[in-house]
Amino acid sequence: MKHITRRQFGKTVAATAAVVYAGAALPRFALGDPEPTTLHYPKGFKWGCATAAYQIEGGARDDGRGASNWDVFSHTPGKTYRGDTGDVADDSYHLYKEDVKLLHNLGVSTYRMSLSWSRIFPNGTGQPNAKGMDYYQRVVDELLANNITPYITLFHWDLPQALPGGWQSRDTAKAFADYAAYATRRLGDRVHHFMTTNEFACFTDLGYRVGQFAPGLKLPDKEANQVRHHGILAHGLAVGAIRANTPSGTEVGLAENANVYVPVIESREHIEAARRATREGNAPFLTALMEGKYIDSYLEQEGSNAPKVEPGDMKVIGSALDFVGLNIYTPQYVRADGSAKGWALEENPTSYPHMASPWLTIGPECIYWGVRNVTDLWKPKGIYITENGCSSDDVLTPAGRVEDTDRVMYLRNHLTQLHRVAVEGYPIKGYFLWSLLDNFEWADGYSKRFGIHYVDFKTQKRTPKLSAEWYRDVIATNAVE
Ligand code: PNW
Repeated sequence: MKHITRRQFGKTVAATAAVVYAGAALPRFALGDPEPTTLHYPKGFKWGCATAAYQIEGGARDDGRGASNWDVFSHTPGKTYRGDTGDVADDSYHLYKEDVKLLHNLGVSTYRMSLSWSRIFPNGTGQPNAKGMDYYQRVVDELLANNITPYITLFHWDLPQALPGGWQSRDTAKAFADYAAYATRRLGDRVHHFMTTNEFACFTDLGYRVGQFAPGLKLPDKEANQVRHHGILAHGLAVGAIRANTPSGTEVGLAENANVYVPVIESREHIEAARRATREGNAPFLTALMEGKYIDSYLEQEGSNAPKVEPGDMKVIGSALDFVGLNIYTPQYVRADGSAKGWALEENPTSYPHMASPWLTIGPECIYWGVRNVTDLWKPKGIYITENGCSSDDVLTPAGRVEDTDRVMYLRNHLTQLHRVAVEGYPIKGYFLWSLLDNFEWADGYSKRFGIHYVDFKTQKRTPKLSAEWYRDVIATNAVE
C-alpha cells in the first residue's frame, strides 16, 4: 500500500468494489440459509447521531441562558405548528446523561451536538455565563467517559436575541468569531472536531428572505444577499478564531446542506450537468467557501443586488478546512440541455414519493452524488455526512414498540449509496444520523418526528424504535445487511 498513488488506490478500491458487487450475484452461502448480504464499510468508519441545542435541550431560562431568536420566534403566535416552542423540548439540559446512555447503547463512536450561543454569552457578546459553559463541559465529559467522540457545531440557528440586527449586521459575524474563540478555547483540550455553522440557506434565506424561520423577515433581495454574506463571513472568521485558540490537530469544518444534484440518467453528459449544477447552484454558500470567491454566474444573476464585499472578506471566507460536512436528505434531478448554461432542473411529478415531511422526497442516490460532486469539484480533505434521516408518522404501540419500517427503508437505501461512494475511494469518513431523538422540528414544532428514539413529550420517556435496533446492528458489524 505504501508505494501506491492515490489514483491507483482509488482504482484498486473500485476494482474490489466491482468484485463485491459482482460477487453479490453468487451467493456465498448455501441457498436457503438465512444469511444476510453484507456491505462492509471501510475500517475505522465513524458512525454517529446528530442533534442541535435548541431542538433538544429545553431549559430555556435555566442558569442564566439568554433569549435566542428562536425563543422569540416560537413564542410569536402563528409562527410554529400549534405554537410549539423549544422551552422544554427533550429536556436534554437535565436528561443529558440518559441521552448519552442511549448513544452508548447504540454503540456509536461519535456524536454531533451544538452549543447554544446564548447559554454561553446571554447577550451575544461581553460577559460569558460560566454556568452555560459548565453545562457543555459536563456533557462532553459524559461523552468521553463513554468513549464517544464529540463533534461540536457552534451555531445551529439559535442566535442571541440581544445582537442588534441579527445577521443583517456585519458585527454579528465578528461577535460569532469572538464566541467561537471563547468556546473552543474552553473545550479544545477535550474536543478536537468543530463545525462553525449549520446550513447557511436555512438561517439566512429561510429566516430573512422567506420568513419561515426565525426571525421571520421577508427582506428584499439585496438585503437578503447581504445576510448570506454575513453568514459565510462569520464562518470564515470563526475558522481563524478556532485555529488560534485550539491545539494543532484540531479539525475544523462546517455542516452544510448543499443542494445535491443527481443526474437524471447516469450518463456522461448528465453527470457533467450535475457537476456544473453543483458549482452554480451552491454559489452563494459552499462554492464561495471552496473557491474563496463569488463565481461570475452568481454575480451576473444578482446584478445590482450582489452582496457588498469588503477587502479581505473572500480570503477569510475561503479559509482552508479540514473537512466538509454535508447534510443530505433529498435529491434534485438535473439533465444536460442545449443551453449555454448546460444544465436544467427536472421537476418531480406529483406522484414522486416523500417521507412524512412533504419536502423530504426520497432519492437515496443523493448521498452518492452529494459526496461525489463535491469531491470531484473541490477535493476536500475529508467529507462527513453530518445529517441524514427522515420523518415518519411514528406510533407507539401499547406494547411499547415503534415499528418505523419506512425509516429503516429510507436509511438502508441511503447507507447502501454511502457504501457505494466509500468503496469507490471518495474520502467519506463518517455518518451522523439525524436524529438521536424526536425533537423540536423548528416551524413544524413537535408534529414531525425524526428520531430513532421515540420521545413522549409529556413524560420525557425515550423508547428505541425499530430503526434504533437496526442502526445498532449497522454499527456493530460496520456493515449494512
Ligand atoms: C435540517 N429543506 O434542516 C436541520 O439541520 C435540522 O435542524 C433539522 O431538524 C433537519 O434538517 C430536519 O429538517 C432542514 O427544506 C430543514 O430541504 C429544511 C430542509 C432541509 C433541512
